[in-house]
Amino acid sequence: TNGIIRPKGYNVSWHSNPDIEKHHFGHAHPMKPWRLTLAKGLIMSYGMHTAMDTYVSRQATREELEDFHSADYLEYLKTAKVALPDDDYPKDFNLGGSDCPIFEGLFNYCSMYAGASIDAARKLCNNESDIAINWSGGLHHAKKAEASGFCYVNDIVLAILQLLRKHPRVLYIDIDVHHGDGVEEAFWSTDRVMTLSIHKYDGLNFFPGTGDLERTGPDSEGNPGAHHAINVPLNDGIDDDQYVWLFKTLVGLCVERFQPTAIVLQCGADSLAGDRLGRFNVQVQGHGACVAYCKSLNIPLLLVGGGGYTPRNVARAWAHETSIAIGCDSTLDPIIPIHTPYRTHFRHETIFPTLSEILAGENRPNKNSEKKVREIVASITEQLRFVNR
Ligand code: TV7
Ligand code: CA
Ligand code: ZN
Repeated sequence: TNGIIRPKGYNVSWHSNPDIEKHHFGHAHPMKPWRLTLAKGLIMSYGMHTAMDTYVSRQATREELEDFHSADYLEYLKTAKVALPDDDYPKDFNLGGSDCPIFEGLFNYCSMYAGASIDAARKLCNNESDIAINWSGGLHHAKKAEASGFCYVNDIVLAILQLLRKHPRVLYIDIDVHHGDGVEEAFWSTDRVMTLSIHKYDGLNFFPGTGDLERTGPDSEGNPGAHHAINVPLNDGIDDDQYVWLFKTLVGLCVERFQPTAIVLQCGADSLAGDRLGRFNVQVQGHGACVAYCKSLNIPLLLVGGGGYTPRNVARAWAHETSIAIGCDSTLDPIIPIHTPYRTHFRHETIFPTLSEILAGENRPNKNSEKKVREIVASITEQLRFVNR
């Protein structure tokens, strides 16, 4: 279909499981696992699955989850009961509030998306894949013993721990509109992982409230993790031109200085224009250009999902990015195939709707000046001078 041809010379692995997609966070909750069903429908209607090694992901074992998470947190996560709305159920480990509700099958959901990221990382470690994809992962806020911001188990940390068994240095890049605080914190004190998160930051309300430019790593002298955390705080409305320029400039500098042997890219789609929770004006093209740039570095690459709260745009972005991974993006017909399941969900029948179609007249001015963007690059350039590999 659509002339999709398996790439010669390199392998892409795709890790997914329909079991993950059927979980519900609750009626009004913005996180909708069925967006993965929508994305998968689009990917498969283009025939992209024929060009990848596809794997049905499995649950991570308790032992694998304990590589990062505490045993008592995991035990609670497994046994926590769904509470009635008016129950004053204990909110231990930040579980059971409105952001991180306890829902039916919660532990199954968490161990499944974690299992997929761990398997994907192992494919990269044993050189069976050059690019490994888990769109159900990317849950960057989860802590060792705490749920946070729709995230319960930190599959990214678990995947990076796998990569570190083989790889001396891992670069983690996070284009979700929120700060990748959980991953940053987990590797705060090591010089083997560099974290780079681009996000909306207002020093006040926007979740999780951390990620200013000065947050660069532990400040105590002689701590190996110093300078290895990179934060790019942005204002509302950043557009493709600025975003992609910033991304390429900063990732280019990090790669040059840190020389990672593996890259993990969290592709949170809430940085897209028109996202229900996001504030940026990034388009599917710009979001995809970040993936294309990482691919062009020819370093083993793990792609994970993350946020994304306007499901049709999440599906567009991750289908487009799957095509970039395979290398068929330039020949892909942007008109969504007629036999795509749930095709009626896509109000504009192209992978690349225009900004005015996405925003439907709702104006979001770009509050990021050229000067501010250049100051960010100058500051991070200076920071990287302290990174010795
Ligand atoms: C990776 N924003 C996760 C991003 C996590 C963001 C938040 C909501 C939200 C939750 C709901 C809901 C919502 C319309 C939006 C301080 C609060 C304010 C809950 C209402 N509608 C990722 C987490 C963030 C839950 N949390 O990076 C049920 O928005 O700002 C907050 C915290 C307290 C809790 N309230 C929001 O993208 C996957 N939550 C509707 C129903
Ligand atoms: Ca981010
Ligand atoms: Zn997010």
